[in-house]
Amino acid sequence: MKSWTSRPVPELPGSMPQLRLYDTALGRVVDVERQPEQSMYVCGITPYDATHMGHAASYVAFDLLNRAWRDAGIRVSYVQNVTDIDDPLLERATATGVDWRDLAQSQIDLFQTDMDALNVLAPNHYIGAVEAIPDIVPAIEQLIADGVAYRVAGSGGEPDGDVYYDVETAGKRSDATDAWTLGDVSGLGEKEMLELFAERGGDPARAGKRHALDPLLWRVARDGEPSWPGATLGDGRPGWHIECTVIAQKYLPAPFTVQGGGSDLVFPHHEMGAGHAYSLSGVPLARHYSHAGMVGLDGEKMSKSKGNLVLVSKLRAAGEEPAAIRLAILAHHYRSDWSWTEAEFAEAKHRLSQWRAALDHAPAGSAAALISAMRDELANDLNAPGAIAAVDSWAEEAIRTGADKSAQDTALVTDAIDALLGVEL
Ligand code: 5CA
Ligand code: ZN
Repeated sequence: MKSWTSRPVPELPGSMPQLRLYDTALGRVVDVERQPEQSMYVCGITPYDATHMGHAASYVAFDLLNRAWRDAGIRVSYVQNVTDIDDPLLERATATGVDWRDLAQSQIDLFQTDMDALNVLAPNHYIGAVEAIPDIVPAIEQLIADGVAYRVAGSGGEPDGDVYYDVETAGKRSDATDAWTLGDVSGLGEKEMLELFAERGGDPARAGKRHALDPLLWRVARDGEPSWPGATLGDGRPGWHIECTVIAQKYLPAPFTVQGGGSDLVFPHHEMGAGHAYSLSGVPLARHYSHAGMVGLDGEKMSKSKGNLVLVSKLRAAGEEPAAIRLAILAHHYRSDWSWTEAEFAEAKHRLSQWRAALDHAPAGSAAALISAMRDELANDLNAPGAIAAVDSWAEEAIRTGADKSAQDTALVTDAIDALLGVEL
């Protein structure tokens, strides 16, 4: 699938120090091993509704990582999926009387326009679940052949042949230290897992499964549902976790550096993906798992059912500047849970105008220290609020001195704010 197009990233003198990042699986901040090329997979949208601030914040978070690596002179190989076939998409299409393909396409287009507006660098590969089916089918066949996946007999109106991943058998497969067992990524106990599994697309009560937490790999065709050829699996469509696993394994090295997404993906999605990948390849999927916090509205979880979504496209249509939206997102550390409020958005708009005003008085020789401070903050687990505070101090000082602007420093500061924070002044 075609991605959007990135705007060029300005080059800055010097480079980002050693990057440290919080690793969900390890539960602490780690040094990200330096390599000439880094790789990341960030879970993409399920395109049944427009991009809300929570989605946007998760992509802006990993865009900071992408920019930090680039600033360190590292090439970045970046893959993102789009879950263009899944139950919620089909349900929404049926409810609204729209063809599911048209619904998906319209929301993918809107998402890409939002990402472009927010200056989020595009992935190198943007891959739909549907286009990955020819790669997913043989992977599931392999899991069955290896004894870590099984077919479930039909009952209670369900047809024969849905395929599930056997979490217990898979977890016992190897005694290698980097082998996967259930809980390795999320660190959760079984009770918490069962609750989250039911909430987040799993079917713990499905009759015939070996373990309540076994996730779906292949759903055989049902009347009225789209399906694709599945070779020995029979016609059907893929489960969710195997989709991301197979796409990541096809387009990225094994293991790749960072698996990213919002914190609602820790379990079951990234947990199960880690298992699938290990069962398929014998090496971990990713070196690090990284998760962005959840965004709400005025203290409540942002959700479709509550109808309290803040849509990037709506704000843009109302004439709001994307750079201000991005700055409002970046005012929160990517790992914290936070709420969108009008008051904080107003603050971000004010900040943007202060920064612009300060550029007219950029003191000669002031840029180098600012860039170095911004880099130190960002290298420390992508501390954007710290980097913003550094720019605020610089801006206050510039305005206070009222200096004649140094053209060179104006250009450097403008470039640094764009290259490191993705905010275009
Ligand atoms: N297609 C799957 C991933 S493979 C999916 O979760 N799609 S999504 O459209 O529901 O979410 C896209 C991304 O936005 C995910 O990383 C998800 O964790 C993140 N996200 C969803 N809601 C929020 C929220 N309220 N706050 C922060 N991030 C969110
Ligand atoms: Zn995913």
